[in-house]
This record gives sequence, C-alpha cells and structure tokens, in this order.
Amino acid sequence: MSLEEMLKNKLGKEIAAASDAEIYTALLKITKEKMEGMEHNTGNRKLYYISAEFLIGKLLSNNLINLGLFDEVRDILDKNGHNITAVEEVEPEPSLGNGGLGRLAACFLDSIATLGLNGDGVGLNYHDGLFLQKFVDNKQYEDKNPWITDNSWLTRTDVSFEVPFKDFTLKSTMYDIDVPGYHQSKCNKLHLFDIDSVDESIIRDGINFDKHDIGKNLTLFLYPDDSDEAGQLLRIYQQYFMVSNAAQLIIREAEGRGVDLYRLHEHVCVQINDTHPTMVIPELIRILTQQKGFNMDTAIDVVRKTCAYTNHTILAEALEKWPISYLEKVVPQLLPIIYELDARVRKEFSDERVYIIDNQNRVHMAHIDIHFGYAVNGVAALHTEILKNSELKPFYDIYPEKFNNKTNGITFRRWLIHCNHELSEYLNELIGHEYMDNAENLEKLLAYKDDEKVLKKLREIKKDAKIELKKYLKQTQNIDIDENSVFDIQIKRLHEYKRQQMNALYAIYKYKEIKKGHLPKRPITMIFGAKAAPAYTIAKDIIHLILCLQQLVENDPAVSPYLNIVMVENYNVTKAEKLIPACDISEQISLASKEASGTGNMKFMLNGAVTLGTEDGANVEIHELVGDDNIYIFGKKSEDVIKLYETASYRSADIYDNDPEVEELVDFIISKELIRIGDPMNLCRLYKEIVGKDWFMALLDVKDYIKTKEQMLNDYEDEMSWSKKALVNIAKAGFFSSDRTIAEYNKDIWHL
Ligand code: 4GP
Repeated sequence: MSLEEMLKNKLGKEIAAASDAEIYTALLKITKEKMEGMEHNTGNRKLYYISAEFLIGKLLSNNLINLGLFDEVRDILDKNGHNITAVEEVEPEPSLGNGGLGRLAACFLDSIATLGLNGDGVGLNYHDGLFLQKFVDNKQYEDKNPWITDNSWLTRTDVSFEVPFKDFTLKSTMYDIDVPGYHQSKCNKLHLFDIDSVDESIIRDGINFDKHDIGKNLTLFLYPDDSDEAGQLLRIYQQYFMVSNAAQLIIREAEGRGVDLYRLHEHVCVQINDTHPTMVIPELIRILTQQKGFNMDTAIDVVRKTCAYTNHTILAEALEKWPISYLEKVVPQLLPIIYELDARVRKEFSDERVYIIDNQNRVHMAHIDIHFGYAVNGVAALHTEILKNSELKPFYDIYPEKFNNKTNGITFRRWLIHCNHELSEYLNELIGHEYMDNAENLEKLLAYKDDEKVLKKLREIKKDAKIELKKYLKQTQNIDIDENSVFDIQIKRLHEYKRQQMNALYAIYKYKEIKKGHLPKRPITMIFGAKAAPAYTIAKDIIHLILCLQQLVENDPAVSPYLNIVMVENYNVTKAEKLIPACDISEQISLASKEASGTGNMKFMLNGAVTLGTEDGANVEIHELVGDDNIYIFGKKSEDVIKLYETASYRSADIYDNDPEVEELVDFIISKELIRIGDPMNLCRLYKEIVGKDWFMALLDVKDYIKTKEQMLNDYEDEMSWSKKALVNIAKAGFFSSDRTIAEYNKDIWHL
C-alpha cells in the first residue's frame, strides 16, 4: 500500500478534508507502527546510556527523515492542500531536559542508532518536564508543562520493577520511545520509567506541589525546586528510582541473553551522564551481592569494569554532594555499600580530597564515579585538560589512564536537514549528499569559497530563514523584527557564567550610542532565549533586566529603528530550530574555563553563523578549525581566569571605580529610565551583584567584547567577505557531527 493510501486509511477520510491535528495523529501512528516492526540493534556488548535528561524535541519530522519518508510525506501533504510545518505545530514538545547535557543525550541516541550500535537510553518520564516559562511584568513565571497526550510517541510496556525505599516500595512502569537511526533498518529504544500513581492535580499555582507525597509527585517535574530539604530528598528519590530501574533492567536483559553475570562487563556498558545516575554503581553492587551471590570484591570489580562517567561541568554546584543523613532517609540500603567503597578508598589513598565521604558527612557522587568506573571523560579538549590539571587533578594523578576527551557533537539530521531544509538541499546540489553519511565531506564546500554565485545564494538562504523567523515571532509573541537587520543571537540556559548580563551591557552601550546620534550602519536585532532555574535569583534578575531593556528600546522612537531587543518566551528545542538558521552572529561569550563545551556554538556554525566568543569549551576547537579570519575571539584566556580564582584577586569594583565607561554602563541598570519600567528591587540587586561580586567576571571582558562586536558589525557590511566566513564555518562543521563523537566513544570506551 502506498503511503498516501495508508494515510487515507488511518484518517478514514480524504487527506484534504482532514485537520492538521488529525493528520499529525495519523502520521504518528503510521510512523510508530513502522518502527515497532523494526528489529533492535544487536551486538555482544550493550550500552545503557543513563541520563536524568533527554531533551529529544518534537519527533515527527526527525523520525520521518531517519526513516527516509520525509520528502514523500511533505509532497503528499502539499498535494492535498496541507503543509508539514503546520502539522508539526500540533505536536507537543516533550520537555524532558533542561540544557546542553540533555540535548546532547538526545543527539547521542540518534547517532548511536545511526551507527547501528546496540544501545538504549534510560531515564524518567516526567509528566510536566521542565517548567513552561511565561513573561509577566517583565519577569519570568513558571508554569507546568504537560506534554503527554493520548496519542504520543510513548509506548507503555509490561516491564515493571519494584523499587525499594526506606518507608515504602514503588512499582514502576516502563514506557518506550523508538529511536530509529538515519536510513537504518534497525532501531534502538529510549526507556522512560514512571509510576502509575503520579497525580498532576496536586500541582497548584504554577509549579508548586506537596514535595512530601512521593507516590504522587515522583515523576511530575524534572529538577523540582531543591532549595529545601524536602526538595533535595525528592531529587534523591528520583535518582534512585531511575537507577534502580536501570540496574534491574540491565540484569534482567543480561540474564535473558544468557550472560554469565560474572562477565557482565563483557556484555554491558553503562554510561553515567553527569552525576545524577551515580547511584547505579552502589545499586548494581547491592543487587549482585545480595541477590546474585557475589562477594563484595567480585561485585565491585565487575561493576567497575562496566560503568563509565561523563563530566559536563566544572561548576561546583553540579558536582553533587548528598548528605549521608538524606541518603539514610531515602535509600538506607545503599549506605553500607557506600561506606564500604569509601573505606576502600581511604585504605588506599591518604589524600582526603579523593575520599567519597567528606568530613561534613557528605557523599561526593563524582568521586564514586571516578574510583568505581573505568573511564572518565570531559566534553571538549579544553574542558578535559582543565579536569586533568585542576578540577579533578588529584584523581588524574591516581588514574591517568581513565581520563579521556570526547568533544561533543550534534546530529546533522535535526540541526541541518530538519531545521534548515533549504540549506541542506543547496548543499546536496553543490557537493552531493555524501556529507550526510560522513560529515567531513562538508569540506568539499571550500572549493566554492570564492564563488560569488554560491556566496550570494548562501546569503539568500540566510535571508529566507530570517523571514521565516520574523513570521514565527509575529505569530507567537506578536513581535516585529526586520529581516534586513543583523541577527545577533544568544540562546542557552540562563547562568551568570554564560554572561547574558555582559550582552545586556552591550545593549545598554548601543542604546546610549544611538541616543548620542552614533547610528549603526544597519539595524541590529539582539535576540535572547533562556530559562532561569526557579530558585536562581540573580539569573531571574538578568531576565528582568533584558525584558526591561526590550521595553525601553521598543518604546523609544529614536532608538527602535536601529536596535531591537527580543527575549523569546519559553525557549526550547522547537524555538532553537527556528532561531539557529536565521542567525548571523552566534554569541558564545562564557567566562573562559567555565563552559565545558557548548553545543549551540556547533549548531550555529553548521547553519552559517559566525561565532563571537571567548576561548572557552568547544569554541577553542571551532577557532582552530576555521582560523582567525572566520571567528571573532575576545576576552581573557582560561589560564588567566583560573589564576584569578586561585589568587582570589578579581575585584569588579576596581574596574567599575576606575573605568568611567564601564561605570556608565553598569549605572544604567539603576537609571531612572529602567527603574521606571522595572522592579527596583530586582534591578538594584543585580547592580549590587555586578559591582560587589561579579563572580563570573563580566566586567573583566566587557570592553573587549564591545570592541569585538563593533568590529564584527562593521565587517558584516562587506557582504561577500562575510558570506565567505559563513561558508568556511559550514564547511568546517563536519568535525562536530555527533556521529564522530559516538564513533569515538565506541572505539575508546564502549567497545560495543
Ligand atoms: C552542559 C555544559 O554546560 C555545556 O558546556 C556542554 O556542552 C553540555 O553540558 C553537554 O556536554 N552542562 C549541563 C549541566 O547542561 O546541566 O551541567
């Protein structure tokens, strides 16, 4: 039966007569049936990628692309008076992740399946995911973000486990989402565990709920507020629930394959994505010793050869440390094992920095991973060096052989073919489509770097994407932007180290320049998209500042023709897919040494934006690949920043007091213009934070930043030379395909 007939059958009516919602549901069912009929990848060793987040984004188009059906579906819809983009709109975006770590996990699943490797994801089925962001009175408000509908990509399975907590046991249900590889005949799975008793009706005003009622709240939210003890305990409940299910699944599947559990490591590999799944180590040891007759030595040995750990950040807050007393309240059964692991470490090493339990009775989760796993990797070359030479140096000294780098990557299926169809079609035309199977082939594009026709066409494609974004922002937020302006975009989680506040200082600079009559050659559209963690006060103050600036500029007829500031509401994967193809200037301005890698930087580059960045994370590798002419680098280097922290010698007040230009910018935060619009409490708090602390050193780099951005805006006016930079960026992006990253994980760590 042809696809068109299948669709008609599913709909029970003519395609032309069906609504977008009906078409979406019919396509979902057809796609799911196709994937259900596919075999799972096989292999001697199977990977379990355990992660608190899988920021998968909408799935319809990507699944169609991977199954090789996208073009056909698009044509059928066109023929019948429908449009695939409108149908996509119907799909709710699963909100199962927060930022880079979660999106990386999603790209990895795509690449693991694409390389035909035997590997599944394991996580939790959060009903309301990460919160939905709303702007009210120029402030962020959090609301629930339900995404599970009657017809979704989830398939309820009959797999279920008992998960024992101190005071009760919960029975899990496993849901699966199929993960097809690009043009592969086999599939993998994302397993998401849940409990049937979750009760969304306990959520009140925004995202508040009773944190004590675990039977009802366990899988409501990703990263529920943990500013109090109940919130922290809930996170431990979630983490243990995730890994206990994972461990039981691993053992059951291994036994099902006839694996001798004493050789588990030869058949199974567990990738621990950041510290959230760390308890899988003691949990596996517990199961092997208490249920499978292992002695402690052997259990530890087998588990150590099975588990590997990825570090995604050097920020202390992310290296989780749980008080023993909390673990005692939730999972007392793990404590004897954690004590045992700690005792072994203490027996062998005298350096207390590597102990698992510190002198404040806190358990350092990353330390468990490093001692009792076989590999530790960072996510970009610079990041791994920083781990080895400073953050995790005492561990590197002990286990140099465990440390390795795996520079992050992105899937080109979503971040080129799907989000920028026009560009990918043009690339096919120019250099053939081999780059889709081997991304390094993008370099063939370099042959056209002086071809005016090609450079002009790239500029046209960019302009089309800008027009698309313009329509989208009009529709969704009733905001007008000018497609002839330069699009300068910073989209990522809101965090002081990422320095959205420094970009806001640029906006202030530009506003003042325009007021003085120094008009830019071309209007500038500054776009931000970011969610702030609900309890992160300063991050929310930065959002408030940006929204106040947006209002100020919008209402000032002397400025608005030249500068437009836009904060996109509820930034998520779907919005990223619209923003990235339209970008000219990619803002990657973290304080050097703090951004482990970044992956947005890679997506922008692939879509022909030019990076404005510090020598941080993967920017360093982008710089090496494209060369000085095709990237704009500014700011202090990571070694200088690390020294500033070591010597505690940075004082933002010194810069503020001694540099009137900087002072003027910072003072504007509490100017009458802004105080009239905004909330004085938030603005004053932010002002004080920057002058009195500025922990992530925005004032250190702000002048170099402004100067470099001005240079960039200037260079943008030379159309051909700018287009050439865009071309070189696209051509050199092949290295950042997640297929390359996954091939490296497989070769060096997983050996599937
Ligand atoms: C992020 C890092 O901040 C980012 O640099 C990196 O690209 C990404 O992981 C993937 O490795 N970390 C997180 C987090 O998202 O929650 O720590």
